[in-house]
Amino acid sequence: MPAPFDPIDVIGLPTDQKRALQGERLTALVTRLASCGNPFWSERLADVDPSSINSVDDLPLLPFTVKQDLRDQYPLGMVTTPMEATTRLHASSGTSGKPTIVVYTPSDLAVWAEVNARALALAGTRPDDVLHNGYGYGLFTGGLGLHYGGERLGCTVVPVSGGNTALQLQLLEDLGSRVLSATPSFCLVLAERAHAQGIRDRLGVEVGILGAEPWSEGMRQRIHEAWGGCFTALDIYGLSEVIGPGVAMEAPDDLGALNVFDDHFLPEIVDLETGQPLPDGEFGELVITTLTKEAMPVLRYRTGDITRILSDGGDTAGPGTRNWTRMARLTGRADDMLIIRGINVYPREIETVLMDDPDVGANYAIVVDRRGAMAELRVRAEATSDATTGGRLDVGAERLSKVLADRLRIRTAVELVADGSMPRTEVGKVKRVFEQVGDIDPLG
Ligand code: DLL
Repeated sequence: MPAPFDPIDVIGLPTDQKRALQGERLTALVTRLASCGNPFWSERLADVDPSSINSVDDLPLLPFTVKQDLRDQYPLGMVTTPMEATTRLHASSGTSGKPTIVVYTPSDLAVWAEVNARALALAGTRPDDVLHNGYGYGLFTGGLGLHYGGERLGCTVVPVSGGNTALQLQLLEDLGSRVLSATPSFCLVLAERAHAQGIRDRLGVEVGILGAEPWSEGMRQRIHEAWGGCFTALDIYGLSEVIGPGVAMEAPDDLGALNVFDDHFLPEIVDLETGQPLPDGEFGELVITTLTKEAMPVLRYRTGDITRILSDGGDTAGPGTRNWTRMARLTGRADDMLIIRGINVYPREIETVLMDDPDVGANYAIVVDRRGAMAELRVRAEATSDATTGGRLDVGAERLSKVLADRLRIRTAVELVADGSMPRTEVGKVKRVFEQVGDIDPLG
């Protein structure tokens, strides 16, 4: 008999023990960064006395790290261990210019596998499951992050990556995978295609580990329906600068809350403009300190992601039998915010309005038209098949444009198009927001 895998801790330490551990880890991290000889950290911590950092309450005494730091230190300036101690590199594709590189030691990879195993276990994945991993393999952290998490848990991982939908459906059917990890948009593509081919009922997929893209509660409902009403879509959060996927995970008995694995990733919420820490419950920018990373730790990394800390589950009943810091699912990214004729709006709010309408399917695109003096907003959304065959496209478009005007106070030209007529994203992250600056319509 092979040896059983070590158990995965999905509960976490009681609050006081956890705080003590976090404090110890933070002190050790700051002491190491200040003395490891890395020029970036020597300079960044020049004004910090490591002996003054004794607990998580001292976090505000530490400087932030921002995305620009990683860009400025490209490629390896933020690596704090000798190269012979590092064994893996990933990168996130920058929207402009150079990618951001992240590097791991074997211990970093072990932590990463552990937190992804926790995420999978929280979702109800078991060692006897076949995990169909549809996240992209390669420089992107999604594929290998969930892959090693699945193996750590004892699953049989199918490293199928993104794309090649026909093969994916065949494998899903033949292997009977119960758990699917993928972006929410690709999860929908698989469901739609399975339905169109008449094989959806033959697939055994029950749980989705979905992340890497923003997705709303309405989208959760669409995904649930697309799989025929017996599918639990759960949110997984992470970012490469911190480790990749596995920073936080939603559990099926506590929907809407992401459990942050705060023995490794210490979360704070700060005011977007002032950077001042905000009390629990208030929306702001998520800031994360990596407590255990060796090769490329970050101190108070400004993620750009907007959320809030939810009230503590405590050490008692219900979802509170778990001790992780709970945060709300993400509202959007600070840099995703659109300013349309003076009004601030996040694409996620537009998605919420669209998904509230029963005639809208799951695909849409937003165009910010910047040709005139003032930006204008245009939305193209796919109708459901019912609304398409029922000829409700024009009336639906008119209704949606009224709701957007009422709820978001933004005049929007809405176009409702036939079911199946918009392109699908089978590889990588879906792009929902486009800019128009010249005569070429970005939606074709
Ligand atoms: O997207 C890591 C990942 C892979 C997470 C697979 C979950 C599953 P990056 O490419 O560095 O890493 O992108 C990180 O994506 O700062 C968020 O803005 C966004 N993001 C990630 N997960 C979610 C989520 C991976 N669950 C950036 N909801 C982050 C909303 C998400 N946005």
